[in-house]
Amino acid sequence: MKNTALHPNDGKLALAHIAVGYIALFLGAIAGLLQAFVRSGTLELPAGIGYYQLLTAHGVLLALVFTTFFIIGFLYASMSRTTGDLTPFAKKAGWIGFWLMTIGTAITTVMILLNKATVLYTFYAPLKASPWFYIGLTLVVVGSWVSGAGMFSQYAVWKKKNEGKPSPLLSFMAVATMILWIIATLGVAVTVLFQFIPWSFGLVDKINVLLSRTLFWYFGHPLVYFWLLPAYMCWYVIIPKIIGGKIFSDSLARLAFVLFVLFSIPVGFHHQILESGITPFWKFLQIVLTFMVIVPSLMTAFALFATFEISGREKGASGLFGWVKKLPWTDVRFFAPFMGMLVFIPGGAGGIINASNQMNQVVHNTLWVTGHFHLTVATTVALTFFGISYWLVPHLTGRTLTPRLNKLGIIQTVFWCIGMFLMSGAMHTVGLFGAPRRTAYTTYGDHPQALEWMSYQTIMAVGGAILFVAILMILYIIINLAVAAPKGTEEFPVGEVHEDAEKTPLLLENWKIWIGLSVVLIVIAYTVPVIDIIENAPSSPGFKFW
Ligand code: HAS
Repeated sequence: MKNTALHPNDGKLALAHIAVGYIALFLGAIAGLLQAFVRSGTLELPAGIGYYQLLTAHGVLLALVFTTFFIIGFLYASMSRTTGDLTPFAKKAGWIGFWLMTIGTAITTVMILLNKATVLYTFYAPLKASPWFYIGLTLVVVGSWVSGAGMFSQYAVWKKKNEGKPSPLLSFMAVATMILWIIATLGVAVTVLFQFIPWSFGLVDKINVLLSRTLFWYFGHPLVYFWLLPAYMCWYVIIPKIIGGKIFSDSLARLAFVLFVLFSIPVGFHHQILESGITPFWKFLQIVLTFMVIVPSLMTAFALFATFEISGREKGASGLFGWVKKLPWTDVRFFAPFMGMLVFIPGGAGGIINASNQMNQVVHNTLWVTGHFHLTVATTVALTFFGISYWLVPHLTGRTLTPRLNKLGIIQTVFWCIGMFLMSGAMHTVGLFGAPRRTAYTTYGDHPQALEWMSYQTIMAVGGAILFVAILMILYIIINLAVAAPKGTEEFPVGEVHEDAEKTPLLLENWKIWIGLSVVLIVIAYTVPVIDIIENAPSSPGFKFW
């Protein structure tokens, strides 16, 4: 494993991805700020801009574009750091993937700005966008596949040179994340290529709505783990080094990632619990599998506590919680991801509530769900990605994280947590009072129930405004780290496994078994209901309500 900076060409590839990711973050955040004010009734949009148009831009740019670009940049950097300089093939694939994704993003964004694709990030049929919106999204997915091929080849070259050895943990995790992503995106590729594109071009009149939604959620749930796993890479491998400790167990970390490959895909029906046309048995089966996919997160929580506690005790901590004091609270590289972990405790608990059949009847399609994903993806994942950026960006640009920027990062994290506490807390609460999600400002003719929601929606707007300030702060820090911070060497921290950990069984790296089992589970969970949907679900013409 290299200890020096990445090869400059590898660094450029990672940096290009991260730069596009942060531009998307900025644009998506502007949409977010405006929509929070519209929804609270404090702002009317000028120039014919629609609330749902903003909501689409916000969801696509943040949930799909920021995440995917940042993740692929980070995974490429991790591969180069732990398996050596990228091979010419891996680099070429990385750049082709990058340009396909960038062109796709540009097409999609233009369509949203032209108000030709106001279909939200889930693009549910029968809402019908311009075909170019779907073509843009296809390019993003195809681009990510090409990048994935580059990473797989890099990994294969390393394995060939190091036969019989387990691959570096960070690269193993990058490969597992891309395997999960590719299996998952097959679902969205099928619905976009065979349903949405022909339908939006007018080649067919109608679309099987239930089939399109089922294929979307086949992709939509593993999508959330595609966001989460790079954060877990940081928690398992990077954080131990930053806190001056060791990785608790290499095998446990690998097993957790394998379990995500197995269980994160055949569970999409938990987003469709209230959807008619799927029989209860198949929903029940997928809910059982959903509870299986909670296990690797519980394992992760266990491993993190163990890492923190062992490291604290090795530094002389005593008592039940003495180790907490030994954590480096003033180091933003630790503090930001740690706050992400902390928030994932209520965030994950909310997910378990969502997945419980009876509870889902209460929360489905309410602002509770919006609150859930602002804790999970928009705090746990986003804060961890910021935490990674604080050292990765200067590592790639040959600069250093100064004490001033570190302090600003801590303040940024605190702002983020306060903003999100207000916004997501209000969303969860008002969701329990029945306030629907995906809805513009309305008092429903001054209905008393709807009037009760208004004060919460104002709190959401206050939280949103604080979050926007935090976005400006992170952008200021990132730009500084990229172009203005003092020249120097910033470490790419990679932890070592604790000497007391068990030896890693090579079985964990037998992808044939894990991919094979994953396919078997998918076939069991989806074949019968999908045949039923193809045969019996009615088709619908398209609608454009905006
Ligand atoms: Fe979710 C809806 C169920 C996790 C994102 N989810 C969504 C949507 C998004 C999303 C975006 O079953 C909305 C989609 C839409 O637009 O309609 N979710 C779950 C479950 C989990 C879960 C069971 N979700 C996530 C993650 C996301 C995410 C992660 C993004 C990154 N979700 C649902 C369901 C719905 C749903 C239903 C549909 C609702 C509906 O009706 O529409 C689980 O994976 C959660 C397991 C997590 C844990 C927490 C482990 C805690 C850890 C931290 C440890 C902390 C430490 C620090 C060590 C069990 C690892 C402490 C240290 C100290 C010193 C104290």
